[in-house]
Amino acid sequence: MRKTAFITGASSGIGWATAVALGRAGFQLVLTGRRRERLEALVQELGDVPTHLLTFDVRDRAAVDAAVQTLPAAFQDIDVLINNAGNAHGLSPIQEGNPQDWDDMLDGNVKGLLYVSRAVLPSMTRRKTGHIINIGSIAGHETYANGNVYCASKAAVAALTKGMRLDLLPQHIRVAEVNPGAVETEFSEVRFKGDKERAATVYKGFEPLRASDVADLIEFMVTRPAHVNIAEVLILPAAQGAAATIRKE
Ligand code: NDP
Ligand code: 8X3
Repeated sequence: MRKTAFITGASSGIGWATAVALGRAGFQLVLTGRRRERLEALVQELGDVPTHLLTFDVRDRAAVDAAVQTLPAAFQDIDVLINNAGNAHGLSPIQEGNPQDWDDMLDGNVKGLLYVSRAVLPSMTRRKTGHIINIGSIAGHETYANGNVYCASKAAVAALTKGMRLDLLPQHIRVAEVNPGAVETEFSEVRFKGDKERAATVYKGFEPLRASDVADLIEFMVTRPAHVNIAEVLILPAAQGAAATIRKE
């Protein structure tokens, strides 16, 4: 029988690539995001992998709970949760920061992860099994100039991952964190509010990670035997030495 993986932010980037990797590895998939048409395009790419789509904003607790309640019986026993949905909004010194951007990052990257976990966890605690991968960032482990609130949101993901691991230990639920460096996705386009040119400069002059590089790692982590938890991984492009140190040609 296929295991079920629930992936947030599957409509783009790392989440999309993780859906492809886990579908290939034999999982059936619950795919979530706000852009339904993108999730439908992903279903086309996945071919005959069994999928169920849920469209919600992770910042909306009632919408998260309601969506998870609608899962059909065949998708209710969730084995793997990939808490991936999130973004950076803006890159400004704190005194010029846009409070709406702060809300979007803290509500999405931190509270959204909590809401989804809280809604999905009963299916794991009931069965005393499960595996949660939180997508953090190198930015949660070092703060770079102007990254302030985004870095804080990912530092919260790091702390929550450790807390969840401890709390869920008696429940036989593995909890882990994947911390990527620079991955070329829609991330910078979102950060710079649709400015594609500015976004492209982030990845110029070096070879960034591809979303599929992170997905391959996640696939490896969730296919280890039940006694193994790869608890925390930092994955960088070879040209990156630290959050703000990249060797550019
Ligand atoms: P993308 O912008 O390509 O993808 C972000 C995904 O998150 C989309 O599917 C988007 O779906 C979803 N999402 C964002 N906000 C919400 C929301 N409020 N409600 C529901 N879904 C939401 O970026 P990445 O793939 O790069 O980002 C994925 C994760 O990886 C994020 O947590 C990011 O912080 C992290 N990360 C990224 C790095 C990078 O360099 N790219 C490095 C380190 C970590 P939709 O818009 O359809 O709702
Ligand atoms: C995304 C990587 O360094 O742009 O989390 O913050 S970074």
